[in-house]
Amino acid sequence: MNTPQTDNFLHNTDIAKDTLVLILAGGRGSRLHEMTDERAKPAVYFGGNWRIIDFTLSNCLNSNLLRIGVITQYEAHSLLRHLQHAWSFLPRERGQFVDMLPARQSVNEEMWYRGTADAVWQNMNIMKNHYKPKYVLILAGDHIYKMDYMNMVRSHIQSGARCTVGCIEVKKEDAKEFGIMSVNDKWQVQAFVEKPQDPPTMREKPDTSMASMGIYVFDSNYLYDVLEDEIQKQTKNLDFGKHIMPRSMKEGVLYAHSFARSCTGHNTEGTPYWRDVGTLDSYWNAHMDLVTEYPQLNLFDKDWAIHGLPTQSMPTKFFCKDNCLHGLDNSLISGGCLITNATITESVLFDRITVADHSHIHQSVILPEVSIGKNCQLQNCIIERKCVIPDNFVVGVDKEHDKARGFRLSSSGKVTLVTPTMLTKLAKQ
Ligand code: ADQ
Ligand code: ADP
Repeated sequence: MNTPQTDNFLHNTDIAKDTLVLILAGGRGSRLHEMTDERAKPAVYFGGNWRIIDFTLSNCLNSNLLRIGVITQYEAHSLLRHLQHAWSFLPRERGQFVDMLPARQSVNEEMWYRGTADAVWQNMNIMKNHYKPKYVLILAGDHIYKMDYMNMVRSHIQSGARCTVGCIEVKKEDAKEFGIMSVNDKWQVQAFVEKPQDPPTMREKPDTSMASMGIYVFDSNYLYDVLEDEIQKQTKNLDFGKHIMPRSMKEGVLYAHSFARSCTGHNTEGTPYWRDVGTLDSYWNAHMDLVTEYPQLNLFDKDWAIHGLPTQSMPTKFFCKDNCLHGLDNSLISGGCLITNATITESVLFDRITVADHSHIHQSVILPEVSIGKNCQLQNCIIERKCVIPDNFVVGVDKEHDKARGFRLSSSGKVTLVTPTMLTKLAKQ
């Protein structure tokens, strides 16, 4: 155990200098199907203006933790381009940066990152010799939430832990997807089990489990020692959830930090907003949340702004011909769109979308540079980037028909995904 430190020793600027943030951004995100065929999940578009990773990076920016390495692997091209365009503005001369840490090319492909902890281990020499941090904050690049990480690092230092894991309450029925833990009254972790079949629940709340958010603060020396040791033992994968958390828990040096103490956006019931948008249903649902009157996630919060690619597109134009037939209701419309006589309700439109006469879009998410023809009807859909929807096209209304035409249905069967490849195949039939 470390000696807990009192507040007198903890200035935010010192914590910022002493902390290296590593964002794990290499996961496949396979439950998003074709949306992650050519881009890693953190690079998937979200909210009309952003990529998923912009939420984690903006949390870093707003928390003043700006020594950041992004660990990439799977289909990193789109992600790297985005990081270059949107996140290369930090002043390196002031010790702030977003560095890219791709899977090392020096080893063969089988030796590329094998698990989350292995990905960090492969960057250990760079950390030791170049960044030399006192604390390492490890984050995932694929969740939507607002959180003050400075609070979490501060609570790590104050508790005297060697590792601190971010935690959130989840319903028991969802808990199989997560690392689940129990804590004592000092928030010291007493038990940790990764993705259990029968998840243990909280003593005072039998329908709720305490889940790991997959984010961790480590004392750097402890992290190096544990990784060096564990890498000898594990022959295949080395994961934080499967291997490192249970070990630190047994050593008595693992503490939990509750998200409720550091989240900066509350939903209407006052519970913290944290979403894994890793399936087509959850991705679509999170967008539908955004077009309600009082969204749980406030994108207009000036005190916790979400930074993304500064767009240089034209303004959006709505154009009515004849008797104005179009209507616009509860929707988010990004820049550079050209919308003529169309009806758009409860939908999110990214940038540079054209919608022609008498088309109707309802409860849909339309990614950038989509072109929608005349008299189309789109409902409960996700339309991938650069789709060209021909005139008179109807999709999302009859799900069986969608499936028969080669579109992808979400597992609930409620949402239809349309990609340019699917449209091309259909046109050839
Ligand atoms: P999972 O959600 O299963 O569990 P995992 O697939 O291990 O998380 O990925 C975590 C993060 O690392 C993601 O951002 C992913 O993109 C990235 N990643 C995965 N493999 C990578 C690799 N080889 N290289 C680089 N980045 C990689 C974890 C924890 C659980 C916790 C949940 C919370 O193990 O305990 O409950 O996160 O979502
Ligand atoms: P972006 O083009 O902004 O990266 P996407 O995430 O839609 O947006 O890109 C998906 C994939 O398409 C990229 O990872 C890349 O492989 C390919 N791609 C897109 N634009 C280009 C380009 N200008 N040059 C080469 N490949 C591209």
